[in-house]
Amino acid sequence: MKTDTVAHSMTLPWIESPFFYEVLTEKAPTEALKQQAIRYHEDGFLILKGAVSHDLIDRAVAQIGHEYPDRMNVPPIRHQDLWKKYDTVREIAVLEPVQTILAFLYGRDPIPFQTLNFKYGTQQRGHSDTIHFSSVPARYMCGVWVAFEPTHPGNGPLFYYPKSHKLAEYNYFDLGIQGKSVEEEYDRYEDYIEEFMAAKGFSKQEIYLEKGDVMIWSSNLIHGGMPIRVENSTRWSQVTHYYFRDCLYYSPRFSDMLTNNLNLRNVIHIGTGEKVRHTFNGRPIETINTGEFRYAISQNFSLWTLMKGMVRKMIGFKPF
Ligand SMILES: O=C(O)CCC(=O)C(=O)O
Ligand SMILES: [Fe+2]
Repeated sequence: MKTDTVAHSMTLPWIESPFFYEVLTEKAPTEALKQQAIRYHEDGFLILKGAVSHDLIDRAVAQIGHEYPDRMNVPPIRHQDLWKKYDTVREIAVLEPVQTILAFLYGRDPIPFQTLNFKYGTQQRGHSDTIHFSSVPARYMCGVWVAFEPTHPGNGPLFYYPKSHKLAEYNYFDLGIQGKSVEEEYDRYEDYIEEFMAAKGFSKQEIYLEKGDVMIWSSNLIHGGMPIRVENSTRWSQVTHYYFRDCLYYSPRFSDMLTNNLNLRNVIHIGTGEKVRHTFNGRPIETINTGEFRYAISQNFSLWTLMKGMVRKMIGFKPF
């Protein structure tokens, strides 16, 4: 196999590469895996039917149940990183069949780094996860969503726009969003996504899953949660967000894209507890704290930037 080609050196997951079909032929997977890879490449997501045992799910719900209110629309809607507290949540975050397929799709070691658990649907508007979690190189991120019970039109099922993952990744800088608060900025981002999907003719699809089914979506697939149409009907579920090895990990919504001052994320590998280093092509990346929780990654930083960052750190400057 010739590996010194553009197809092999592009800093893009091969599953999202313009050379996808060529690389797929080289990889020669089983027919079932091949079909899953094609679906993921073309539509931006795939489903693993019945990948999580009902016994594990029942134990998870029994462990976390008391963390939630009895009625919908009463906070907290979501709990982040319950894996730190409950072994069942951790177990679901690091499922072996999920890790295996992700390692194949991305050609890199998957890193589960965040869990969110829900009792009721999120009713979240459409968004790309890249606004929260991006990477350099881009697109080395995905969502892994597990149905703890069947989803149906009444309990706020997931929705998505097939093929929207093929669009560019848009951040606030691209969209000209500069609001008075992080909330206002995010509202405007959601407005924009809705307008954009309508203008480009993407069609919104609801998806109904069975207990134990897993949906994996690629970083840039536009998705969200439908309104809950049947009052107080539960939608127990867990999403685990994954990164992949050898990247810089950052949040575009808190970064300054103009100056490339990135809001780098503190990535902890849920499976091992490892604090994952930001690297690129195997080389550790030197980061300089410029204050405002942002980091310059250029090695040609100025002394002024460095001093400003140090002063802001010393006085505990917190813009958000
Ligand atoms: O569960 C949902 O309704 C959506 C969750 C979501 O968008 C996410 O965790 O990335
Ligand atoms: Fe999301």
